Amino acid sequence: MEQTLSIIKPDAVKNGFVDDINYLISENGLNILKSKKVKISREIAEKFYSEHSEKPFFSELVEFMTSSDSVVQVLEGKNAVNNYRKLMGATNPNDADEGTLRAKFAESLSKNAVHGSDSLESAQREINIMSEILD
Ligand code: 3AN
Repeated sequence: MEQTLSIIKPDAVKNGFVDDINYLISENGLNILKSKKVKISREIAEKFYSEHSEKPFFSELVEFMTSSDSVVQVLEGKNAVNNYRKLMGATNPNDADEGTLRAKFAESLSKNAVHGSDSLESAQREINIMSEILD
């Protein structure tokens, strides 16, 4: 069994999509082990997205992720990391396949509804960063 870190981002929370997203997560064979609705702090957001710290969109990303409540979750299942990435769809919702979470629920490239770890290594790192919120 693998675990992966999911964030339902502020746009999707504000738009009332949490239950719809969690229904599709469960239907896809992923078990929601932990779930917490929280306004992510700047400190955690900067640490979480540190790999993007030199990118031009970094400050916009941190501002958005700390702007209002998110739902931070640990998902568990067979091939959880890749299973959830597939369910999420491409980063840019315009490129996301039909039926994926981003095609259904994302507003734009930056307000793209969900986050999911991109590897087992990232999942471990991200679950560690979020452990103070989740435990
Ligand atoms: P993913 O979330 O699909 O793994 P990453 O890791 O490349 O994508 O990007 C992290 C987050 O940064 C994305 N979810 C998106 O919200 C934001 N982002 C990525 N590229 C851009 C961009 N060119 N302009 C604005 N925001 C971006």
